[in-house]
Amino acid sequence: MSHPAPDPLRARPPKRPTADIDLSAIAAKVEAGERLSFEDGVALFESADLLEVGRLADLANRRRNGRKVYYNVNRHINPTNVCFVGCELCAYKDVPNAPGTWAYTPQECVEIARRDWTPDVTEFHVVGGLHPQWGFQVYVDILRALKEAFPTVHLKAFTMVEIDWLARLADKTVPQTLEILREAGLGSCPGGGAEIFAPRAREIIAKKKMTGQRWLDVARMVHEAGLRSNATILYGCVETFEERVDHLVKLRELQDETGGFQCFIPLAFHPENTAFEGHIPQTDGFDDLKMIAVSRLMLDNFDHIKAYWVMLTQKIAQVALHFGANDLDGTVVDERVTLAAGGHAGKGMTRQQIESFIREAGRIPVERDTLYHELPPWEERMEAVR
Ligand code: V47
Repeated sequence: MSHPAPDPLRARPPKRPTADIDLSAIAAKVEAGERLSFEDGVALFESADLLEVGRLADLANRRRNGRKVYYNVNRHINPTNVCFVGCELCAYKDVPNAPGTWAYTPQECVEIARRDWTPDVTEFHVVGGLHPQWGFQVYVDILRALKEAFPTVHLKAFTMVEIDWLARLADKTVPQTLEILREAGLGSCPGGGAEIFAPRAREIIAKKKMTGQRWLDVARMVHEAGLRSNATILYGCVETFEERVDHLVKLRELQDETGGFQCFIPLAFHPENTAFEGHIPQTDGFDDLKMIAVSRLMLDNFDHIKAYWVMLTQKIAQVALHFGANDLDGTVVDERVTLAAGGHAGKGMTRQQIESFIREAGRIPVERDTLYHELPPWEERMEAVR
């Protein structure tokens, strides 16, 4: 997609350097299990004392999750990378049939799922663009075809952006649309598309996308329909510390209302092939660990914070297990959103790699399903099938 070059001065307010800040009052609150305020969140981002912020986040995480770190055996399926919305932050393309684009039929999605198939896969993570030529039925048929071919695999599919668009395509309400999708096999929803809720930053990185308020409203309807979903933030682009904290507080408020979020995933911005390439560098390790830690501390009503190794790199994701993260997503296999935007973390990890990576960090690997039920060891499950 050809993006007009953004004005970097308008896009990114000068980054405030971190400073020596007295965190003792915040530490006392964390130790007492008290909720942190907006101002506390900003102070944590402003603090140069990464290790103290990490210590507090580790305390909050271990109180909730002990030494367990969750992962699952999953596969990402991106039915299309054509998306007419054309968000500045994204490396997807907005013109159908342009070089480098794909748009798979439901049957092709099944064939992709069969590639690299192993019987221990428990989840397909299905997200894609809003293809201007696809009707509602294409999305329903993708779910149905996958469910028919793999009845035991959980379908975590479609972000709030896609759900909202599908309702418009179907000319139905969001609850009615969710009922149809659920009947076709939808099991839960991933957390993408949230980006950053604050209107100033959202206008720069995703001008034509649904508003932050609409993302939250659709998530509320998903939860009211009895489905669980995840939440994300896209950080390291043009947002201020205050805008990050605003995002976290809004999610915390909605979680107080519905309890429907399962986990929170900070997504590190990747600038390659986006409107910001050459203007905004990739996030650094300090910011990545700080984002994980502050998320753990502010989101006191979320059970899980995911260190998504595909975007963080495996090395930072492993260290993040001591900065408040207790989940690593999964084996992933074929991720394309980050790959398109210059991610080089690798295409997939095996169960053995993930487990030894967690053990090396002094934590206990636990395989889960999408809804965070702990699974018995794989060998036992295989025995039961035989
Ligand atoms: O929706 C797009 C974001 C999301 C870029 O729910 C970008 O379990 C960084 O949501 N740089 C897709 N981020 C990934 C996602 C996700 C991943 C893993 C687990 C789960 C879950 C969700 O990535 C998109 C968008 O918000 N994104 N472009 C970019 N250039």
